Amino acid sequence: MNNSNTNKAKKQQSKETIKKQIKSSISGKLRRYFAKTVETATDEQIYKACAMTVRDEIMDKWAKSRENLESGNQKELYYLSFEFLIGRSLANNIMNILKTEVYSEALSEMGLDLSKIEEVENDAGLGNGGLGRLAACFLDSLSTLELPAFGCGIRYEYGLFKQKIIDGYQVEMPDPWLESGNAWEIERPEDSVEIHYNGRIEEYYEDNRMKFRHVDYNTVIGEPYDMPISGYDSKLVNTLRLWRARSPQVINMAEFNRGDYAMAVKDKELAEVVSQILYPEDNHYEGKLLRLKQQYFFVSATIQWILAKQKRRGHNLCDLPKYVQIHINDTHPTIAIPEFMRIMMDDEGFGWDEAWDIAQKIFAYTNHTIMCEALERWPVSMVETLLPRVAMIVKEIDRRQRLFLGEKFGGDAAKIDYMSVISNGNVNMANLCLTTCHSINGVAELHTEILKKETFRDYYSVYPEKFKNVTNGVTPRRWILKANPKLAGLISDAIGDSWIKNAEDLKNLEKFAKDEAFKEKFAEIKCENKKKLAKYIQKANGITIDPNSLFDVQIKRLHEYKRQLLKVFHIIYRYKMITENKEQASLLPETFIFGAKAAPGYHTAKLIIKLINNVAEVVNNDPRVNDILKVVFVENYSVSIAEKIVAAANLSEQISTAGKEASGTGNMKLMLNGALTIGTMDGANVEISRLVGSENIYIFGLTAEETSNIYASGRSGSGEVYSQNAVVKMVVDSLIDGTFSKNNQDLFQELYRELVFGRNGFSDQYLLLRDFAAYLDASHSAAKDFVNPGLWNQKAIINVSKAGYFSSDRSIEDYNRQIWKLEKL
Ligand code: 26Q
Repeated sequence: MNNSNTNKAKKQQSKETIKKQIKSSISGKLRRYFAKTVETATDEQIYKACAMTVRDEIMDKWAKSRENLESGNQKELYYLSFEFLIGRSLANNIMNILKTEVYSEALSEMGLDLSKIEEVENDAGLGNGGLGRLAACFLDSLSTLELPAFGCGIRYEYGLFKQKIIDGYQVEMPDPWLESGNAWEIERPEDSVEIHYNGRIEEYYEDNRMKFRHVDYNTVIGEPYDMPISGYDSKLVNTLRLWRARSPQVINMAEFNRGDYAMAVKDKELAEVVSQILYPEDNHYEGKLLRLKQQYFFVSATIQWILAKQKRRGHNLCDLPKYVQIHINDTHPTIAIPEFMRIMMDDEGFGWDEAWDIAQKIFAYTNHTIMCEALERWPVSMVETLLPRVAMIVKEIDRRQRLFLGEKFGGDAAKIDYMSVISNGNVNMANLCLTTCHSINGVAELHTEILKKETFRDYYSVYPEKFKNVTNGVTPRRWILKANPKLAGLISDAIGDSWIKNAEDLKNLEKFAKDEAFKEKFAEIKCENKKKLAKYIQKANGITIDPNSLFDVQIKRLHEYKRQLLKVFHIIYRYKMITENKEQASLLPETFIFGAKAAPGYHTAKLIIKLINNVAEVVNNDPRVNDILKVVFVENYSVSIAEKIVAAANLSEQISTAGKEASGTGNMKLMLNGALTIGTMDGANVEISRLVGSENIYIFGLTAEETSNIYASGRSGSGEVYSQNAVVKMVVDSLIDGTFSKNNQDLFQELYRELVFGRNGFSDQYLLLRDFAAYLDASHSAAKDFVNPGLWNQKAIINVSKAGYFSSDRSIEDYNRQIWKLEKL
C-alpha cells in the first residue's frame, strides 16, 4: 500500500473505533441510568444517553480550560446579559467536536436517527429575540476564537412562553423547559452566594472612617448552574453561568407547627420567584419590581463571584482591570455598577475614588435600541426600598456627575438634568452606563451614528473617545453548517472549508456566481430545503405550499416598528389584484411565511397576528388565487424553527421604519443562506446593501434622515397618501370592509384608525403608508428577478459570498480589539 492508502485505512480504522465507543457509551448509559436497551428506551431516554455521551467528551476539555484559567493570569470577559437564547445544544456540540458524521453513522448502526433524536431536546429559550440570540452567537464565537469568557445570567425556570395559535389569536403557554432535566448543566452549590434586599442602612465609625452596615434585610440565595460552551474545533470550553434563586429557609417551622402549611412555604416561594420567569417584553420597558429584583439578583451574585475568584487567585483588587472586563448587554445589568462600588467600599475597604477608577476601567456597555419606550428608568423610591445601600451610591454618582457637568455646561440646567443619572425621580440606567463605562457601542454603523448624533449626543460631546461601533454578527456554525448542511457541503466542495472559522473566505464563492454547474447545485439545495420546510408546514399548519413558489419570509418579534403590517398590505394588494382580474394571475406563485411572537401585553401586536391569520384563512381558501398565493403563520417561532426556515428562504423581509431597527440579525442569517433582502436603509441593511451592491438587494423607502425629519415636523403626511393614492386606500379600507373579518367588521378598526387618524395629531407612527408604493415597486422587482432563476441564483450566491463580514467571529474580534483586549488562551 502506498502512503495515502495507509493513511486512509488508518483513518477508517480509527473512525470505526470511535463509532464503537459511541455505541457502547450510549447503550451503557441506557443501561446504567434507565435500565433499558436501545430497543426498549423511550425517545427521551435515547436523547439523554446521547447527550451524556457528548457531554463526557466535552467535560475533559472543560475541566482543562478551567484549570488553565485558574492557574494563569489571563484577563477574562464577563458578559452580563438578561437573556441567552441558546436553542438546542446536542447537535451543535457534536458539530463543534467535529463528530457529526461519526455520530450519525454510529446512531444509524443502532437503528437510530440523529436528526430525530435532536428534536427531543427542548430549546433553551432564555431570551426574547435579537439581543438574547446575539449573546448566544457571541458565546459561540468567544469559544471558537479561544477567548476566555463567561456568560452570566439567570437560570429561568420558564423560558419565553410557547405560542399557540387558536382561532387566529396568539395564546401563551408556559415553557417548562427544565421539566425533564437539563443534560448540559452542572449545579455548583459550593459557589452559592447571598443577595440582600430591603432593610435599612446603619452608619458607624471604624478607624476614623464612616462605614455602612446593611441590617434587617431579606436574603435570597443565588445558586449557580454552569453550562459548557464549546467552540468549533477549539480547545477552549467556556462557561455559561446561570443563577437560580433559592430561599435560605426550607420552610417556616413556626407556621408549620401551627398547622398553616400554606404560610409555611410562602416565604420560600417568594424568594424563589426571582428566577422563575423571563419577562416577555422586547424593546419595551415597564418598571416592575420583580424585574429590578432579578437584575440585582444575578448581577450581585456575579460580582461577588468575580471578586471572590480574583482574591482566591491571589490578585490584588487594585489590579482588577488587568484581569477582568465586565460587559453590560443593554442597560438591563447596569445595577452591576453601583453594586461593584458597594462591595469594593463596604466589604473590601476601598475609598470612593479608587473604586470608581477601577469601575471605569472594567465596565463596557452596548446599546441595542433607540426606541424611547425601551429605555430603562427606575423610580428612585423603588431602588431606595429594595436596595437601600445601592440607592445611596447611585445618588452619590449622580451628585458627582452633576458637579462635573455643572463645570462643563454652566447654567444649562435642562441639559444637565437630561444627562444626569437621576432626574424627575428616576434613575436613568443609560446615563449611568454612559457616565461610568470606558466604552459605549452601537450594533451597526447607522445605529452608532444615530447614538452619536441624536440619542446620546450630549454624552458624545463630552466623551467622544468612548463611542465605538461594533456591527453585529451571527455564528456561521449554527446558521449555515448546522441549519443548512447541504449548502455548507456545496460551499466546502467549491472553496474548501476554511470559511467555517474564517467566514471572510466565503468571498471566494463570488467567482461561482456565474458558474452554471454550481448555480444548478445551489438551486437544487435550496429546492430540497424548501421541500423539507413545506413538509413541516403541511404537518404543522395543514397548509400545502408549492416548493417552486417564491418563499418570502418575515421572521422576527412582532413589533409595529418592524412593520409586519406593511407585509400584510402587500399580500392584500396582490390578493385584490388577482381576484379583481387586474393582475396577470400567472405572474408568480408566492408563499408568504411569518414567524413572530408578540409580548403578551402588546395589544396591537397581537391584533396584527390575528390579522395575518385571517388574511391567511381567506387567501388560502380562495380557489381564485390558490395556485398563486399562500400565507403561512408558523406557530411558536423559536431558534429551532428559525433554523428550519432560514435554509428555505428566498426573500428576506427587513422592512422596519428607517432609524428604528438598531441592527437586525435575522437579515444576516437569511443572507448567509442565500436569501435576497428586501428592506429599508435601516440597521445593518445599510452595510448589507453596501457589500452586495444595489443590484443584489431590493432597497426601498424613506431613509433614517427622512423619517427623522418627518417626526420632527410633527406630521406624517400619511393622510394625504391615503386620500390621494387609490391603491393605498383600497388596501387600508380592506381592514374595515369585512374582507378579512367576516363576522366582526370592527375587529381591525384600531389598526385602521391608527393609520388614518392616529393619536395626538400624528397618524401612522411607523410611516407604512409613506413607504407603501416604494415597497410595492421593490417587491415587484424581486418577483420579476425570481422568475429568472439564472439571474436570481447568481444574486443569491453573491449574497452568500459577501455574508462573511456578518460572522459573529468578526464582531467578537472587533470587540476584543477595540474594547476588551483579551488574549487568546
Ligand atoms: C427592558 C426592561 C423591562 C422589560 C424588558 C426590557 C427589554 C427586554 C428585551 C428591553 C429590550 C429587549 C430586547 C431588545 C432587543 O432584542 N434588541 C435587538 O437587539 C438586536 C441585537 O443587537 C438588534 O439586532 C435589534 O435591532 C434590536 O432590536
